[in-house]
Amino acid sequence: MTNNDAQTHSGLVAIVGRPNVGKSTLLNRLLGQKVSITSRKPQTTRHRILGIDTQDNRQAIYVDTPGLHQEEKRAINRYMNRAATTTLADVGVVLFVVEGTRWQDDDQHVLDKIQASGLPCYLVVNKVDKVEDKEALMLHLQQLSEKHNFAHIVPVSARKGKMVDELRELVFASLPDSEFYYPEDYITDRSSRFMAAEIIREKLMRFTGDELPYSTTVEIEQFKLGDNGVYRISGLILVERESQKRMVIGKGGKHLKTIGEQARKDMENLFDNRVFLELWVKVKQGWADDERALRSLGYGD
Ligand code: GDP
Ligand code: K
Ligand code: MG
Repeated sequence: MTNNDAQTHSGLVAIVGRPNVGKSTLLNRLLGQKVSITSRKPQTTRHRILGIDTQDNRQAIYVDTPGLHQEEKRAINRYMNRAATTTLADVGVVLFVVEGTRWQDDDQHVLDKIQASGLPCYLVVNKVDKVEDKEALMLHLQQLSEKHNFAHIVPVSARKGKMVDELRELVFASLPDSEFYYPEDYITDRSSRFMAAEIIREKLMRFTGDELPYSTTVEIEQFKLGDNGVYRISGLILVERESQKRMVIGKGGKHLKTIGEQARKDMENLFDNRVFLELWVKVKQGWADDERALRSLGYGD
């Protein structure tokens, strides 16, 4: 930044789309750092997470949201939908993420919500690395641009980092004149405690059977700097049933050990410090159905 270009630009950018299109992967790629957990499973992102991207006099504040989905029977699903829709109230631009050449009913459902908001919308067509027929892709993009009123259409591969820098520049160029909302060195608004819990949850999502995601959560019981300069972190994994507890622990504790090792590595990367991590597993019945239990676990905002 030079002295005659002291005007700063900043604003909120929502990343929305149906589950599993790669919203969190895209956010991490835009930031060049992992702040939002990802997995093959649809309900990975449960909270609204900010990713803060500052370069020179520009600060984009990305809001990663849980995927919008239609089933609202359980309290946790209602919570996640609220987190996704209330986001739209404050933002300046929406990145609407879809996947490859497939346009599904759920995509249309999300687009309807965006259009109702009246916000400028960039269509981000992710996972182009999986599309073999590039001509079909071009045709698909052409049709989308004729049918809808997107400010930009950007085909990307969040996984490979293709066209992500271009997207980042478009976002920077869209930011209104504004003071920075966060200090320049912030990458997220979330605490280290929260990030530690999310990292453990990511490993659980990635390494356990399909039954688990809905009914697992993580509480950080201890997070402190030891005399030896090592972070001492204790995580409590809450499951709904005894059988799930056995599943998480694995034979002779083998499974839990893998989860712990992988989580510790990610924490050391993110916190740039050595970590000593202890994990416990406890059964707490029905927490995902109960609004009050959810609030006590930090799902309140
Ligand atoms: P979200 O639910 O929309 O946040 O999706 P995630 O970011 O959790 O990603 C869902 C799955 O899609 C994960 O297995 C990612 O590795 C995968 N994925 C994300 N982006 C890409 C991409 O550009 N190409 C491919 N092939 N896979 C991707
Ligand atoms: K996911
Ligand atoms: Mg996500």
